[in-house]
Amino acid sequence: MTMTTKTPLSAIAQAFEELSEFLGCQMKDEELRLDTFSDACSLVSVLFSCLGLAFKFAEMEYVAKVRDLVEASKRFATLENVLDLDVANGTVKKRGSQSRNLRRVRQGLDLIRALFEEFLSSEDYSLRDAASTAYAQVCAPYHTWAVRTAVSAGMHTLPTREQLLLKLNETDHTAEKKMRRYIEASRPVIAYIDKLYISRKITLDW
Ligand code: 1PW
Repeated sequence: MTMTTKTPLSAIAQAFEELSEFLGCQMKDEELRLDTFSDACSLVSVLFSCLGLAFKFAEMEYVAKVRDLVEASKRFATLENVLDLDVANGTVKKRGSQSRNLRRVRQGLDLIRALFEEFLSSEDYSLRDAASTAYAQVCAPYHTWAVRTAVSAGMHTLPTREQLLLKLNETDHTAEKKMRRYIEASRPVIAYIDKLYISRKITLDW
């Protein structure tokens, strides 16, 4: 078999590199488009679907919120437009609002970034340990006790490193470079999203 088919990880790395490149050459006043952004986030959904049955709810949570953003991109051109409307309506933190969905999806992107960092930090590190550490860093502080408990129970059902790589059609070697590309590229994207809130005096403690 030739290696010409694009794996999910290649697609994710490439999509986020395009986003970060766009943000890097921002002398123009052009803002990040919601459709471009949410399409990139849709690619990340594949990773959540590798988590197994116990994480079905985590997958559904992320996928549903990304789908909401994709849907919203028919009405809103940019991420800034989303925030501005919710600020005007006082609905930034309201359940189901697009600004709240964006905040949740941002957490998902950061979770995957932290997971990749942990995953690459040692080859003897199980996916469960890598995921537990990443979750504790990125998401746990913002989740209720009930969600944290469900997640920690689910951790025991995660696939092994080898099973995950197999599902992603990667080897340790091929995955490493792509994970590093995502880690680097996602940082400025995440920082950009945070700035959208901070510049509107919205704290990030939720
Ligand atoms: C291969 C990838 C491995 C990653 C493993 C890490 C486990 C993922 C755990 C994520 C758990 C999400 C649980 C749901 C949290 C909800 O409280 C929250 N939704 C989200 C997406 O943050 C509810 O948001 P809402 O509807 O109140 O705005």
